[in-house]
Amino acid sequence: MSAQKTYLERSKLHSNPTAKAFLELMERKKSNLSLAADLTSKAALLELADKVGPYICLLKTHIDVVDDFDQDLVTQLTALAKKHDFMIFEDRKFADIGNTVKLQYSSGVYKIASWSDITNAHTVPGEGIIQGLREVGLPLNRCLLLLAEMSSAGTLAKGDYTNTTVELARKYKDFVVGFIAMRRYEDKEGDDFIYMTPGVGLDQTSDGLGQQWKHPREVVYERGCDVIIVGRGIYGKGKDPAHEAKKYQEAGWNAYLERISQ
Ligand code: 5BU
Repeated sequence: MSAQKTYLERSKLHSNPTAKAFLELMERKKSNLSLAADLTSKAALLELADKVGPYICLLKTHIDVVDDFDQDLVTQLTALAKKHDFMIFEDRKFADIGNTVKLQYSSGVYKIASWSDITNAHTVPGEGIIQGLREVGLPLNRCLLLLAEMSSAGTLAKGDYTNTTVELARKYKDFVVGFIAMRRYEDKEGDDFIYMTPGVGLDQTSDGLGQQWKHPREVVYERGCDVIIVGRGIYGKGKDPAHEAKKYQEAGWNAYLERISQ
């Protein structure tokens, strides 16, 4: 079972260079924490990324919510990724036909493929969305996560939809390296997917808008997921982001150590 292997052992099972490097990074930095940095100002986003950088393996962005986005933001984020040794994941949730997502991924204001190591997509349109993104991303050594499930109440991503999404991932393993998921799925021969889970919090359980927060130990140890994605639990009102990030890093890493020692 891949859940019992270390991140480092699993890095050797991947052909995608970014997935490989990401798993190595997690082990080196002793972090399975991703910061969901949903801030709307460039300066605030950069300040937060710099403060929390030492504790995370992955910075998750929603680049289209930044009011004063410019190319320099990307340059500076990339520099911070280098300084603190983390990767970048634009949570774009592509959802269109192959030809359109190719354009959305490569072009426009954000040119996501040029700077984001990892991005993600819904499987609603069918296989073509993966083929389109792969044409752009693979030559740049990028990788993709599929949204197999979501953290929000009443999500329609479940049952057959989730199962078919997993089958699609198996078909495009060179580019699809994992899932946004709420639990680890049963492995088939040769599987090693990276499971990233949003909706993680140490104290609150809900935000009144459908988000459902689970404890890091439940996510990593009980549900077998690999990366905890935390936003407001770290930068929420009145919080000290570096202090909170350290707590989440420890909670996530201890749950991982507990899991692999089983
Ligand atoms: P929060 O502040 O920890 O609730 O932020 C969660 C982040 O994860 C936020 O950026 C969401 O867009 C993102 N997210 C999510 O919450 N649930 C999902 O199923 C997916 C992404 Br996919």
